[in-house]
Amino acid sequence: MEGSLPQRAAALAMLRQLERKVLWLSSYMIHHANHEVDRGDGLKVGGHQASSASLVTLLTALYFHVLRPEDRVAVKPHASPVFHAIQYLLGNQTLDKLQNFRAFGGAQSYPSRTKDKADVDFSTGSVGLGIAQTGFASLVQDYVHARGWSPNWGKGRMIGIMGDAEIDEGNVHEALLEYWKHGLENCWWIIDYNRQSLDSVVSDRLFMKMAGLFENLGWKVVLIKYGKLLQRAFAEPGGQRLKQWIDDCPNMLYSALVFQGGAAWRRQLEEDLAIHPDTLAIVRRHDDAALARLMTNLGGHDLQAILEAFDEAPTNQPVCFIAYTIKGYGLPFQGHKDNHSGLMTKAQMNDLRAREGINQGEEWDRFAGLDVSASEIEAFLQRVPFVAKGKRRLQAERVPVQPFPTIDLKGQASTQQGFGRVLDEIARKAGPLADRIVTTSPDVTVSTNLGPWVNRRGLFSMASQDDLFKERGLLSPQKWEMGPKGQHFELGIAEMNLFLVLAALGLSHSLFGERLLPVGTLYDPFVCRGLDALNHACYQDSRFIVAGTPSGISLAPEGGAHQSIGTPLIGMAQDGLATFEPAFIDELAVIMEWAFDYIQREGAEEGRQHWHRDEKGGSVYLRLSTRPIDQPSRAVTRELRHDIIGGAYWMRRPEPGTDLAIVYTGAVAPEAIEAAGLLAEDQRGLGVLAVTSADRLSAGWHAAQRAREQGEPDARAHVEVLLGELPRDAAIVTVTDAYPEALSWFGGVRGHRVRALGVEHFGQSGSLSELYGHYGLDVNAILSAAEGITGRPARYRFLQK
Ligand SMILES: Cc1ncc(C[n+]2csc(CCOP(=O)(O)OP(=O)(O)O)c2C)c(N)n1
Ligand SMILES: [Mg+2]
Repeated sequence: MEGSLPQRAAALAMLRQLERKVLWLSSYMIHHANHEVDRGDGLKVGGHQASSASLVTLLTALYFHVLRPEDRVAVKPHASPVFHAIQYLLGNQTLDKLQNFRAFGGAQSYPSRTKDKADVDFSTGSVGLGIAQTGFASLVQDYVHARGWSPNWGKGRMIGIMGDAEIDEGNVHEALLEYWKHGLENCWWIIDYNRQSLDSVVSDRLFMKMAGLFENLGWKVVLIKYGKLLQRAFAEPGGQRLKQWIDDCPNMLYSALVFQGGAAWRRQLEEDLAIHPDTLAIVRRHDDAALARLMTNLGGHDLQAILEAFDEAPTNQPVCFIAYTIKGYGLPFQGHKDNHSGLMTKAQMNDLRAREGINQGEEWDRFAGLDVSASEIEAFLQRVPFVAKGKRRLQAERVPVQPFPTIDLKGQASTQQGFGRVLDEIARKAGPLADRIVTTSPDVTVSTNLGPWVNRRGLFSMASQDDLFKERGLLSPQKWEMGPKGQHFELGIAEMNLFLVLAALGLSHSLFGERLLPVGTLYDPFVCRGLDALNHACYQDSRFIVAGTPSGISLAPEGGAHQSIGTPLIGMAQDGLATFEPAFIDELAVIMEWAFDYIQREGAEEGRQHWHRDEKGGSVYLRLSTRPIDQPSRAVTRELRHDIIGGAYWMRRPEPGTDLAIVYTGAVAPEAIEAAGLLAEDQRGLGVLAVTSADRLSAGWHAAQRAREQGEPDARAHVEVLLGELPRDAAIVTVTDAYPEALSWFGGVRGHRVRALGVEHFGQSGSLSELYGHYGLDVNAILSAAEGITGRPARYRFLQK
């Protein structure tokens, strides 16, 4: 702590008062939600009282003393009540939200950037993700500052506060490796080492493994193990044996004694230390209450020990604080191994009320029961550095997106190639859009066609490194120059990290006041590997474009392990993510141009006009393919552009008397078009609908239905208008290189009969035609489906190979 001795003592005294207040408010908030509010459904809403209490002291120290406005924090999900109580004391949270903790519209169970109005920097909830995002945010901060941006917002510490069981999440380890590769510096992780998880007490001495792990990867490890009471006791004659006893005490026994209290401590220590009179003398100098206080005086509950540790932390490397705590500290179920979901009874709450000097009716009072005057505390709170700059959620100008040049890829080409070409063109043209794009990929940069972009824009690294191959004149299409001005984050294979990096990049405007336009690529099946991190990124409203490529069975000889089948359904179901699967490069270019704008939008709530979050914006997922197909030669009119973004257009308009339409998306376009050509010989006016985004179509359809139900009878979705052109008794054959249900819902829109073709089984290798034949996506399969559903014999069936 800074300042003169009396100043420090005064500050410490004030923090002690606030610590008590935070414990009370967080406990009462949970109690109120469970006992005082009748929600009519008989359910207790919980609140993780024990898990939350672990962190009262640490969060008090951080928010009221240590943090600066530029620091960004991921708070352990179950410390949400403590976090909200602190924000309430700081004036960042309303009473109404506290009173509605865990209720609809109230303070969230786990701190949420999007749902909480308080100052949440990173959402948490799915353990392991919030914490891992802090390191990547620190790298993004380095990136922003390396370009000389963010002049008015200095570098802060990216801080993660995590439960000790979070270390079991594999993504935490993946992140640690990646940080090491990128030279992470500005990051603190504070482990709430309460040695308990949800089900039980965690393994003894886990901290040694943790410490080794962090040290190996370049972190400074700081143990905050003992509080000042214990430190003083250890300095007394016989004190070292007491320390030894605590160090040797199994977690399970320690936890049980914490729960049982003073008399149990005494019995145990008298027995174990019977032959060490000097140590026993220490024990005997304490009454039961004082003995319990002494034996539970772990570092994580001692303000002075915590502040010392924070003060002394190095600034040139990441720091991991292992803070020893007791789950439920200060509450009646402290230490009990089953306390994770424990709730205090009314009687226990009344005891706490009496202990804290809170009168009836003063429960929500910010200062009731404290030993200092309200004006003194208020004055202290006004000076808290964390709130010195007011609002910490920053904003950045939008980067204008000029119309893209036409991509001239003659003959056959794949959407993946087109994607690479579009980015290459942007890089070549240069300008603000190119300067704000940041790309990233988990070891598939080249094989997803980001190579040309990287050649032009370089890899990001705080240290410069030339391309040795290039220097030596060795031929390679890849020119991989690294340096602080590079615009590509090259990652190891872990897809979780890809989405965590995208999440961090995509919040740069809010965290650092500088707009970035992140573009990530990965093999489409591995979207599932990073899925929870993708969801977490969307949940935080982070903004990015991600391309999954190659996708489906169209990657043919690569085999089953690389075939994605369900990803279009993921794309449809994921809130905050607009999913596209174009077939042609001119469509893709339109989508990408639109996407760079869409990811920057921050408009108000959706309304009638905004069924696709078009005002609000979101992230974009492109499901692409390596299958080269013939490219159409056509003008992309305003109308076509509108339809591509809307999700579909009639490639062949149905005529009034037709009994069939083929609806396709993505790489199977040639089969759909060829089958339609053959069928058209017998069936005039058959329609072919090119779907570029089943996701946007279905979202629009749901929204239009809702709008009609809510009194807007003329509301029509794009898909309704399109299918309105097809006679009601006509049939539809849908074709997609994915699970058939990605398109089969078309039948529900206007009641058309549907035969949905797609991929239902895994895993053959083979040529594309073999696989399309095997899985039933080829022309023949479409002809058979048409015959089956219309009952009209298909002339060319089986003539196809
Ligand atoms: C990914 C994920 N899996 C499971 C859970 C359910 N869960 C919530 S808390 C918890 C245990 C947390 O233990 P720890 O991190 O030690 O926190 P403590 O409650 O002890 O502070 C689990 C398994 C979750 N929130 N996220
Ligand atoms: Mg724990």
